[in-house]
Amino acid sequence: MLLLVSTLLSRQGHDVDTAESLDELELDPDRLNVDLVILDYRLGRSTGLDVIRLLMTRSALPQVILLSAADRSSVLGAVEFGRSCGIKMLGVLEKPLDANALLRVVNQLQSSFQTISSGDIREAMNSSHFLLAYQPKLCLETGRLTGVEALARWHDPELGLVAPDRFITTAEKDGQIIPLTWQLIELALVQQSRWRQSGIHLNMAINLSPAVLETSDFIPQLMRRLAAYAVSPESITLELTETHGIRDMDKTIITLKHLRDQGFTIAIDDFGTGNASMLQLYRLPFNQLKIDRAFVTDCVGDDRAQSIILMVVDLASRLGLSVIAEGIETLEQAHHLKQVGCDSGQGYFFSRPMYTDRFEAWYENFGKKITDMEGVSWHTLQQVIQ
Ligand code: G
Ligand code: G
Ligand code: MN
Repeated sequence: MLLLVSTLLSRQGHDVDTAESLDELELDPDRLNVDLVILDYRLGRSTGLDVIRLLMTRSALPQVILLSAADRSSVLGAVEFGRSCGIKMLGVLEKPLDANALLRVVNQLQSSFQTISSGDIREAMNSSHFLLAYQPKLCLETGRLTGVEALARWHDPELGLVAPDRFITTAEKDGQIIPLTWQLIELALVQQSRWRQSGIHLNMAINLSPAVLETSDFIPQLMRRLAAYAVSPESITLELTETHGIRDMDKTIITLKHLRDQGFTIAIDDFGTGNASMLQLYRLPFNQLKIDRAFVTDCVGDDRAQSIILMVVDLASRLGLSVIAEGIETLEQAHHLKQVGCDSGQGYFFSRPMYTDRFEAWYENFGKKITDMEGVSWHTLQQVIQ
């Protein structure tokens, strides 16, 4: 097995080191300073679990793939154990080994290490490799579907799926965030007008970096595009991300006021984190506040996260803002947030972000039902979702 895997990966150009036993690694643990460990679960006297224990003593944790012919439950136990120690367990490959499956995992991993260059982004824009995924937002009181957030996705033929946290920062630094955002706004408006033609009326939330708002002709350009697709400002939410990055506060205030007067909903994204603070909330004319996922994740059972949510909801209501919570993953969280007065919610509990086709299927099966149901109960809602 050792020979097979190392030959396979060396031929692909990877640097491969091999060890035949735990003892070998214990003698020289620096050999564990690698990106990826491919670990046979059965190792003579020891098991993969012992190697995971050794890994935990290291400051930099490599990612791990387990190879196994052993009984499934102990191998899955090792995966769980590794995860609970914070090790990224990429999964289990069964023996006999499927070489293609191994290469697929390794190549994906490799592309996730590659940094994204400005040239890559430019090329992806020219080749229309950017797409939008749509994540539903629901009214927590009635369970009604109120809108979607459009989230950027990049599908590259070589790199695979590139997540926004890998390209938004680069695009913000090199200025390409501006043409990229226009491309995404265009996609969102096309989609919204198509949906409207088939009777689906949804508010569309678009993410905006501060730099985009600061371009001189942002408002006329936006209004021109809305007119072209016959979309009204009332059906658009602008989520302002990374508000700490605002360079010209006075100009941004004026722009946001104009937009709000036109009828757009203006939301402060990720509220409560270092990126979005009280000062920005105080100075900028928002009408919606989006509570960061970090507080939502802990809101059941953690008194401190609960206190923060209570305070944020109270603050929002005093300032006349609506509140939306992101990252809701469980019924308990949804229920808790509803109870403390949070208006709407978004998260895996309702649905992951979906591309158009899947969204439309979801809408037929679920979104439409709850939209048709006045004052749906949480019990019904859970039954419809699961
Ligand atoms: O799924 P998710 O990984 O989509 O998004 C990660 C982060 O990337 C989110 O915080 C979101 O605000 C940001 N993001 C997603 N799409 C866009 C976009 O079109 N523009 C900007 N500026 N940020 C985006
Ligand atoms: O822009 P904003 O930070 O609102 O983007 C939402 C981000 O959160 C996206 O990356 C989206 O994929 C992600 N997300 C949405 N719902 C959930 C959820 O329930 N749990 C987790 N962990 N992430 C979520
Ligand atoms: Mn957002």
